[in-house]
Amino acid sequence: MDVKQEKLEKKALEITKEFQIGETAKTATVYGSGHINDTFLIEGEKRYILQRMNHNIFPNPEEVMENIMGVTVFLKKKIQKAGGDTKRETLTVIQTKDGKGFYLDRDGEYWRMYHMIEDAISYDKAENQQIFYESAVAFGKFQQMLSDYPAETLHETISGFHDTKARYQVFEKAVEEDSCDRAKEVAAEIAFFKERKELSKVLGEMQKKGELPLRVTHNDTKLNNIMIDKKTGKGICIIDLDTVMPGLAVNDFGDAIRFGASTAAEDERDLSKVRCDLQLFERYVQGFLEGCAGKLTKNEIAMLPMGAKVMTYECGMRFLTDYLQGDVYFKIHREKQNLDRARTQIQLVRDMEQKWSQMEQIVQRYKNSK
Ligand code: ADP
Ligand code: GN1
Ligand code: MG
Repeated sequence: MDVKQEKLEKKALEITKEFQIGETAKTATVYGSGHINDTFLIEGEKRYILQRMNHNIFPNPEEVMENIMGVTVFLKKKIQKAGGDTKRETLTVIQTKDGKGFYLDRDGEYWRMYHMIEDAISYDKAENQQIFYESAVAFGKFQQMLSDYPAETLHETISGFHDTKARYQVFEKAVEEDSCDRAKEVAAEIAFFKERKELSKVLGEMQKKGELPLRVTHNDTKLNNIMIDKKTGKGICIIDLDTVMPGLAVNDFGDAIRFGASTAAEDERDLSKVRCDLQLFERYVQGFLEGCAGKLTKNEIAMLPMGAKVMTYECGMRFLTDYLQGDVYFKIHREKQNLDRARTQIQLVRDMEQKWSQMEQIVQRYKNSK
């Protein structure tokens, strides 16, 4: 095994001693396919998730944990009222031995621990339409459950997270600086984002004009950020709460489409395999509107396709920016992985451009569903 990984797993196991789990954990294994944090499956009598938080990306991990504790405690109360299972339907933060939600180690690394959501799967790909539909219902419901959360108490964990216009400026600067001498090789990809600069402004401007409301949103609605119950097939628990902040409903919808309605993996190299599947798109529209229970405004519903296009454009631009900057943000497991990711997003935007009127028609068909 990789020596670095072995060392990290050993450290992770040591760190579990700092948390109130009421037992001595036996093993720690690198786990999951997230791009941001280091995640470990911890096994003892029970199973847990331990994470080393990425504090380069989240400059203030204490604030991230304050948000997560606030949101999960709030959700637990609602789940309890509704007669649900408070241990499975939202994350449970395990406290450290001195009663905190995170552990700061001697090397300045931040760690947190959750109970494992058992008998549930996080999918990297929508294996069938039903899974995707159920994930949409659950993400819509998540947003609704947080609709009366005191938004002003939430910290902005990453500033301007879905400020696409600001993301465009960072991208432009990365192209100009070209710190790794990679711009020449990706001239076509750079041109793609520049030609569509207008896309970076659409949603921000509508929000400024009051045409799209700010809500408490998840902001990272990838299919693998939801646990699907193995028995019922329902979306049981929304995870990865690091970016729960005020945001736009259409972005939550759009980010989910970007990832889950694609016919290929996010880093697929054969672009002929990459398309936006309209059947999956339709199922997500249906599920999301159902989950939001009639609470989305007319404008929000009309802008769902735009949310999908803008989130795909933004994410592609972020991958390309990271490639230009030397792969400093998203984890990579091979060379050029961020470039491959950028290319799939470009392909998806192109495909959405082709299918634009069909995407709008689908949304129109479901707009009156509750
Ligand atoms: P990242 O921010 O790096 O994406 P996540 O919080 O999404 O990290 O965790 C990575 C993966 O670990 C998830 O996709 C999921 O498979 C798994 N995971 C995280 N938390 C839990 C949990 N409480 N129970 C079960 N699996 C979990
Ligand atoms: C990251 O954490 P993860 O892997 O679920 C990223 C998202 C991107 C996504 C692309 C905090 O999500 O914004 O859309 O990768 N999260 C953060 O796959 O930047
Ligand atoms: Mg994740």
